[in-house]
Amino acid sequence: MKPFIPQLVYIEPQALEYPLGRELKEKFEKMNIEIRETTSHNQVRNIPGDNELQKYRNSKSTLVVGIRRTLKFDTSKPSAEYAIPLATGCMGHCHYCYLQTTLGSKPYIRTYVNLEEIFDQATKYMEERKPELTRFEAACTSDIVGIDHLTHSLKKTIEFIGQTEYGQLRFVTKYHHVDHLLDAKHNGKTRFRFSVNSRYVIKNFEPGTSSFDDRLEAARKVANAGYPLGFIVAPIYMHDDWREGYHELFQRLSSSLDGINLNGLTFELIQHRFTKPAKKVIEKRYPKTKLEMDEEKRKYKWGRYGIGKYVYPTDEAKDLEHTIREYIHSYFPEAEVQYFT
Ligand code: 0TT
Ligand code: SF4
Repeated sequence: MKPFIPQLVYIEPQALEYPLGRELKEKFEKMNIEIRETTSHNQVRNIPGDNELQKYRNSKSTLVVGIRRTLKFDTSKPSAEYAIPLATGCMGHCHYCYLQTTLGSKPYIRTYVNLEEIFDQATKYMEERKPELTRFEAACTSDIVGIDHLTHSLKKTIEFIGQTEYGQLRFVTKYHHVDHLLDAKHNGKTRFRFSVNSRYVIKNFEPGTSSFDDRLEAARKVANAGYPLGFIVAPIYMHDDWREGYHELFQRLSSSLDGINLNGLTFELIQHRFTKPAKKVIEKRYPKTKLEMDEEKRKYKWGRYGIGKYVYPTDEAKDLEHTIREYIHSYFPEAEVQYFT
């Protein structure tokens, strides 16, 4: 997997009022990438493509350089108190990805250049909560690591949080392009997590992302750079032979991390879920997917915004949770499982 390079870049004129906006413009000009001006991201209309599917695919390699206007941060339970908005969208093609519905008709990638304003807002939230710590999740609406080699806005955020007394940062990724983050002054306040899964899930549902081995090599680098390390196992999915599949995952994880300092290692466990609208979108965009989304086999769980999701029935969910907790306990007895959801 090569580092992401956009095919097409849109720049909002206001973005050029910020140093990062100007820097990115220059950078993409030098890279000979087509740049278009747009008054606001809502005007990003003419994404090339003869049909919806092509437009969708092209959107995923389009980058919009803009400013974040809403500075109210979303909450981000269970992983953090707040979602810190640095970017939205992702170049990956994971079939189950919730961004397909949460980003609606705007699946292109947007990066925000008004970092100072975003950091000021984060400071306000930390002030309100102190002396309690405030955790910020940077990977709610994108795979931020996967685009950061272009923007370095995550790197700046890591260093910003590193200087705070009451802040913590976390994000999760399926990409291995971490080299520029290794010398960031994180001060131990950023938890760097990698998304991992069984061979079956990665092979069938995660096109356009880094391989398991590449993710693990990146995890070793990050741990050696002193970052607190974590893994998110998501989505946990009941494929044929899932017990063996997930057992093998932990075997491979533990042999790959042999000799690495795993003090403070964490795991987060998220079972597969889908909403009715998501199912429709997924069937259109990935018509050959093997992803099972049969409402009859699931339990309906009421959710935020009145739109419920389908999760595994209670007994199956318990089986998943216990089985995986058991594997973690036997391969990583010191690790903390932060939640199963
Ligand atoms: O598969 C998606 C599910 O995973 C969502 O229910 C959120 C959850 N999730 C994702 C999680 O439990 N832990 C994480 O670290 C996430 C990667 C980040 C996250 C996203 C979160 O912790 N809490 C959230 O509320 N989200 C938001 O969920 C972002 C997006 O707007 C929304 C999608 O349901
Ligand atoms: Fe979605 Fe993450 Fe896959 Fe990107 S890498 S498509 S954000 S699940």
